[in-house]
Amino acid sequence: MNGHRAPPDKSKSRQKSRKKSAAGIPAVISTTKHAITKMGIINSIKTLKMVNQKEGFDCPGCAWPDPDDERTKFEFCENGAKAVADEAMKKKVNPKFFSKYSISELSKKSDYWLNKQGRLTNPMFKAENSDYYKEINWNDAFEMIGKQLKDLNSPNEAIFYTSGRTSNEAAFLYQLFARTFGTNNLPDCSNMCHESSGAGLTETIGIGKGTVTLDDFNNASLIVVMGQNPGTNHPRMLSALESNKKNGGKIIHVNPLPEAGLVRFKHPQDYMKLSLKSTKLADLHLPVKINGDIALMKGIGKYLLDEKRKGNYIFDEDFISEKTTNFEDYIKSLDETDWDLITASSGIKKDLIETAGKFFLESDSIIICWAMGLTQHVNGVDNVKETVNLLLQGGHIGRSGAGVCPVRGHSNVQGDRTMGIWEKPKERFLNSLERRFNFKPPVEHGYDTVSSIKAMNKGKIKIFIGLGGNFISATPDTDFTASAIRKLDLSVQISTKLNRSHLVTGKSALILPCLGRTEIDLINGKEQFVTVENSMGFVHSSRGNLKPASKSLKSEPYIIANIAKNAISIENSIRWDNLVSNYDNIRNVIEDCIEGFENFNERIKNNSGFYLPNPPKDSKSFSTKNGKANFSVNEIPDNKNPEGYLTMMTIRSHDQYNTTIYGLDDRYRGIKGNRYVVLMNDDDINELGLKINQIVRIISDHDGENRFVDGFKIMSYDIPKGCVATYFPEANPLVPINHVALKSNTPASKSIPVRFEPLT
Ligand SMILES: Nc1nc2c(c(=O)[nH]1)N[C@H]1C(S)=C(S)[C@@H](COP(=O)(O)OP(=O)(O)OC[C@H]3O[C@@H](n4cnc5c(=O)[nH]c(N)nc54)[C@H](O)[C@@H]3O)O[C@H]1N2
Ligand SMILES: Nc1nc2c(c(=O)[nH]1)N[C@H]1C(S)=C(S)[C@@H](COP(=O)(O)OP(=O)(O)OC[C@H]3O[C@@H](n4cnc5c(=O)[nH]c(N)nc54)[C@H](O)[C@@H]3O)O[C@H]1N2
Ligand SMILES: [Mo]
Repeated sequence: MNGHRAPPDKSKSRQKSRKKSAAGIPAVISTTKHAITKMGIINSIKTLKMVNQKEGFDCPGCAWPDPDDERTKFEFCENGAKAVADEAMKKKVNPKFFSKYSISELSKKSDYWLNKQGRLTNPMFKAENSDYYKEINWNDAFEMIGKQLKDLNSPNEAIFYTSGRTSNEAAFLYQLFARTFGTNNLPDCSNMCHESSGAGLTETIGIGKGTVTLDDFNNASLIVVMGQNPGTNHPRMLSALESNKKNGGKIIHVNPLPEAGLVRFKHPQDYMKLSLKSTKLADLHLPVKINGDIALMKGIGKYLLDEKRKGNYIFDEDFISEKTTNFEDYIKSLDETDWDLITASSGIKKDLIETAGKFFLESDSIIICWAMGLTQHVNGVDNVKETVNLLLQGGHIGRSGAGVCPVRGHSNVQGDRTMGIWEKPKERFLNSLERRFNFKPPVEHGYDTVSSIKAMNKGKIKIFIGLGGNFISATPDTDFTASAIRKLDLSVQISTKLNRSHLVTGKSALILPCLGRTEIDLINGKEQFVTVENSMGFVHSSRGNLKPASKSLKSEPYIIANIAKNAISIENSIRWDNLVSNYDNIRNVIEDCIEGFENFNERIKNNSGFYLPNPPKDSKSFSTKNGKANFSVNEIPDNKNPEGYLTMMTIRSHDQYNTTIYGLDDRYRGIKGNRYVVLMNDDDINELGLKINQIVRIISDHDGENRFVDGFKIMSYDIPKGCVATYFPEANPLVPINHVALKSNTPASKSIPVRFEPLT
């Protein structure tokens, strides 16, 4: 299929029984195996002991926070170690590699194979009509990009994508460059991730971020984990959940799948303890149907309302009357929603919903956490707003042990937004750039990820620059996106590892290899460090300690500054060279432009970091349009399937980091050696006349168009009837470009109606 769809690996697949607990000795073995094979023993020890330490580097694995005070020696998890080993691996993808393999040959390799080849070492250029990348020197690359950017008819013909590993310093420079160049075309991975959280929270509580800290996890009487698989994607969160349990808290897990980490958890990340004891985490698992969450939350709300009328419960009336609006409408909507709809849509029986309601009734401090299971739906924004309703009724915002917790993905995705990576910048932010740098930033909104793809496909975009990430594989509708990218004149990827976005390119293409988190960043003989913001609004430093994978690597800030210097002809007050000669200079201008960064350099060097202001948390104040926290009325979406269709969610395995495939197993789910699988309920397998292990075509019909993928194997799994799961990115060709969340435009990659045709 022209190389933009990942071909499968030739490997024997097996299905074993599901694991009931997460971490434990298998995690230690897996950590050691990945670390030593990729980094060697010495580098493994040297590297892993610096992960998430105050003097070390921020784990590139996820955005889960580190403890504010005491840290253990081993502040990482199995999957963090995999992410670190993957970056610090010894193998190299150098010019010799690129002379050996043509782009067409590389396109036939699987994602797993591509990633395994090692670190990119030199800048490479693919000329128009050539099937090979050839080495290019840095200055020529910068001049080429600069010239082509200058030649555009409008700055809006360029797109500047960001993936969430980028540091605050690089992100700030990148958006500053895009805006001095003249465009707000700054799509990012957040558009596919927590955009629905940002939209829903801004509308209801006036800030697009969570309102809890790690300490709140210790105090909460109830933690609800919805649409999230922390055992795989945020393993260190399990320690926080464990400590909550030790303090007497309760946990509810809302997920179509019984994800291992929430069932039982064996010993925290302190790998030296190797204790064999495991803790049961979730007190209650609600196996909700895909996209049945609004119904479930309304059910809990309705139960609380009934109990209130019986005199068994009280809403937080002072909080509601002083701080919120729309409560009556919310109550009315609960009265108008009948139980039949609630149970049909959620797939959860009334008595189980009441059990969950009882947990709410008995809890005086509640946290609701969520990730992609809530955001990647057509009604993703409403999902988030409904979690806010459930918290506001009991006053669970701005109280110790309570609040909203959208658990972020990439390790600095939240910081990138704070730094202005956004296609819809606020006027206030643009004004501060104007004041500080004396230029008129563009006010017209730019393209987000989905609208970028559409604009590229219409031929409106000539140049794409990706600061990290893997655009072709992460985005929906792979065939459509590939044809969009191929219309570009030039695509530029600033990357650490080889991926499919280096193979699906514009007419000409550049790979600019950069330093990773783990590496020493030396500028003018002086070691630099960068900063990041974690999922809980805490800003701290990150400093690599390894010798860079190649002498030719440059840092992201250096690369951006040099592109900017070559692309911007008008003289303005921005001295790019000076900014990157010492990153303190970048931090000084961040301080001048962004609230909450007062005395940035001083605070980052003298303390372990600092929290950014968070008005709902700090003072129960809400900077929404009306100054109040807003209850909302969210309709229960229709999640029934037409005859012959099931609803598909695309999820992550235990052996991947987004589009980076570390291995072919999904240990906790008992799947070995194959990513081309469909997890299906036994009743559906029978009713559709399919068989376990049968190979099928999966078809997604949308608005009269159909998309399909072949070669997927049916696996029997404990998943609600009507629902199936496949892995991202293999199933991305099935996600229609127009199947997006309302308001946030996030691809609805967790609820795609699909049908099946047997191929064997
Ligand atoms: N090791 C590792 N860590 C990662 C990543 C990785 O790929 N690998 N990715 C990072 C990134 S960028 C992100 S955004 C996060 C992602 O973290 P997660 O959101 O945990 O990742 P997904 O695998 O997409 O899992 C979604 C979960 O939601 C459930 N789900 C799907 N649909 C629904 C629904 O309708 N309702 C409910 N209640 N649940 C549903 C699925 O069963 C699954 O458990 O992880 C980050 N951390
Ligand atoms: N169907 C479906 N699609 C999805 C999702 C889903 O659940 N289902 N999830 C969505 C989500 S939540 C997200 S966040 C996106 C992820 O989208 P992206 O962020 O675009 O993708 P990644 O796979 O994280 O990017 C991996 C690449 O980043 C580069 N890289 C790694 N570290 C660095 C670094 O330090 N610097 C630089 N410059 N480059 C680096 C490497 O070359 C690597 O190959 O995918 C989205 N797509
Ligand atoms: Mo994400």
